[in-house]
Amino acid sequence: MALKPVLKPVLVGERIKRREDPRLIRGLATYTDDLKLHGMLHAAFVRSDYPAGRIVRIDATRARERKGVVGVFSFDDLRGGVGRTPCTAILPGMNDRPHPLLADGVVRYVGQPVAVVVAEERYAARDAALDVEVEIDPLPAVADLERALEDGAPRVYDDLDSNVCWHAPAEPDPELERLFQGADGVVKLRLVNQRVAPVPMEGRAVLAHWEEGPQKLSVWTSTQTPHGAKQQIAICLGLPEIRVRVIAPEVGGGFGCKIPTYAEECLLPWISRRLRRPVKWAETRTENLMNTSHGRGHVEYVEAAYTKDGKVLALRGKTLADVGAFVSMLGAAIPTFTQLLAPGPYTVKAVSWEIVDVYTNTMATEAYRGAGRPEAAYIIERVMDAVARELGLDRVEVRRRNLIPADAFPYDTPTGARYDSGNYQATLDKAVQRFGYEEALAARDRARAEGRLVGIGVATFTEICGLGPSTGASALSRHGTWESAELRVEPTGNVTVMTGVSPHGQGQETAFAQMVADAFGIGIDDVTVVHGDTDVVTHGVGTFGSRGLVVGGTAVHMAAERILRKARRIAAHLLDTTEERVAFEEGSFRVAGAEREMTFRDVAMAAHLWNVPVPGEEPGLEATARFEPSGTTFPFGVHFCQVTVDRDTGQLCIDRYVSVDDVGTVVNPLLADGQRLGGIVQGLGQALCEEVRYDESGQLLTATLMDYAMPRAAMFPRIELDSTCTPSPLNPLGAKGIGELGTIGSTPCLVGAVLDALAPLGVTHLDMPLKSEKLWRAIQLAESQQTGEGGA
Ligand code: MCN
Repeated sequence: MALKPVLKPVLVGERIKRREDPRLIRGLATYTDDLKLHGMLHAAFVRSDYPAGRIVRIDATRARERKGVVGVFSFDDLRGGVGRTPCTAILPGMNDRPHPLLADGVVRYVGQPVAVVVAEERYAARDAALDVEVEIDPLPAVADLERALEDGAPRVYDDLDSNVCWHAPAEPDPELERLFQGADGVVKLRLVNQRVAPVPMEGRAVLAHWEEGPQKLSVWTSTQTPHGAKQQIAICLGLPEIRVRVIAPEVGGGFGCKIPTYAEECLLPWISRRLRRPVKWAETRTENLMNTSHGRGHVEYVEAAYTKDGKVLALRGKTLADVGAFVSMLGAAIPTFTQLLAPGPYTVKAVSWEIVDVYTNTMATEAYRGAGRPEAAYIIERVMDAVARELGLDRVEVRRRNLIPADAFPYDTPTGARYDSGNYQATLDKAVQRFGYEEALAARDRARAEGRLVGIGVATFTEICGLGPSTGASALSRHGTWESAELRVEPTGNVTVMTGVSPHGQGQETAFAQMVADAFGIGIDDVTVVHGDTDVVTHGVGTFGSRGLVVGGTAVHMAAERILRKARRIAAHLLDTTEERVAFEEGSFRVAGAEREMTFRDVAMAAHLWNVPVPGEEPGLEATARFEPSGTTFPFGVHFCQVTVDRDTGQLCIDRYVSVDDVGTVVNPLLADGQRLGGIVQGLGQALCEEVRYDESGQLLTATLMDYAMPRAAMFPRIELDSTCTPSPLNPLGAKGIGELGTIGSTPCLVGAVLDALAPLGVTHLDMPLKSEKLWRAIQLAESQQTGEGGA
């Protein structure tokens, strides 16, 4: 008799409220900056005001004289004692320039840490930091990506003969050339995917405590990857990894920017060891905007060859990616995802892509929700819209003609991806119907006839998540891509789940509890989920790339299956029967054809008491598992929106937004919806208003939230969500990731809608962000050209 499947849909699939929320809403959660240790000191950083320059002098005399100041350190104090700022994506042939923890005589961006002041009180440290005199001899700087590639541009590293950090030329492809030559038309676009700031609600914060007695370093840090941080801090400080414990307490969002291990996370442990006292630092919002990694920062050139019936045959593209003044943990590798996903959900036959990672005098860029895939979706969706426009075809129809058919999965793309499963047409059909596409077009045309600027946008997209296997991913990032889980059953049948993922808003404390409660037929309150402490969860990889459920959840599932198998063997012995005759149903092990049964709790107690030993078994009930994915999953979706642009002011209003997504099996639709909404508005934020701006000289203009425009709830209509379900064959849950999905489709969807609104004026191109002023200028210019008058 077969063991019943672990996942019985009792709790899985239910909209269970997040168990995390009560403590968050009631202010009972503990973030790194809430922690206080006896004898704790506070650190404050002295940062470069200059985008480029040589440090002539650092004078900390006045700072040291201040009351409560315990120490001031600069690179000279660190020299020889620490390694570089951690970076794992050192790509073959990359012009890698190690980035020091504190500036080593040269500064390369505004906000770079130059010195650190340590004092008894936080404000004493901050005041004293202002007293450190740093004399810098300024050098010419370059902040613009394309300008950095021009001959004669200032060089970020003067020992390099250009600002090229890494160059991956396009492979010659005779098939691609043939397709271009035989095409009926070619569209060419230059697209800017502007630099944005992740802006998590909680900034970065670190508390380091070196204990001289046990020779143990404990680091509490707001990170997405505690195990990676443990390893990187150990390497940087030359400590045995077993002497380091990293704890991610409550983490208030990350969006990718808390994947890297930063200079501060290595420096504070160094200070704590040196001073033999705990030391804490929490960044200000300005530090966050200045010196926590940014996202995107691409300029793309793309040419697409198409036939007269709207089939896109081939793509020739080039990504110029701004890595900033140094390569962050994974920063240099992000554009490889843009290349991989360039064909999107379409049957493009050939793709050639060139990548140039470029150094500029700006903060480093890193993964930011979607990391390379929103860029890819933006490119191919703009291509689809442009082809439709050139041919006078409907934009949905052009997409439909290009979508990969449902019977073609698994589907190998010309860029080397293998899409696991999909039914793009079904999702498109559902979205068309849910949005009421035909009616919306008719309403738009009526509005146009009245002189109003109304537009419809559509995006059909796919993305990659749940990365694996490790062989492929390690080449890019030196990270394994497996994930771990350990399940411990208590004598009373309560279960502790220790997961290697490190959720920071996603809700796995709820989702994993649902899965485990279902697996053992116990209540959700009988399960607790622990994460983020490397001494408790001994091995793990972390939360990024929407892998938490697909990879981490599968590890939980595997460990649960192992426990169930052992529990059945124990039950069979105690029920005096054979394993094959025992079925597990509704939380009980039942003997076929007999009245005898034991609950999961009975077995748990027996496994611990062990007063009836089971031959061949050890006492106790626990299991560990590591899931190594054999491939990546590719969720997908279709977004529609309708916008109205005010002709007189350029004010943009999103009238409707509909999203139909497919992430295979969903464990908790409430969590999934939250993730989709968050992703959608984050993508819309980029399309509407967000932009990190440096001026020509490299000064940061968006260092406060007065200058950096975050989207607000009032900017959005009620977003309508729907879904289809095409399970993934790559994991036993049938699940695909959802954490980033919204950001992939929403940006091109909104830009497409705005361009559609302005189409009657002849506007065919705008770059993000679509602020009112930009729209107003475009309208003024277009109208003046139509009437032959001068523009704004
Ligand atoms: N889920 C589900 N069924 C699925 C897929 C997911 O029920 N088929 C649930 C999961 O159980 C989990 C949530 O949805 O509760 C997201 O899971 P998953 O897609 O696995 O994503 P991760 O947990 O790996 O989260 C990472 C992803 C990324 S890469 C970014 S960036 C991001 C995001 O999640 N940053 C976030 N969502 C965020 N949400 C918050 N609140 N804060 C961030 O910083």
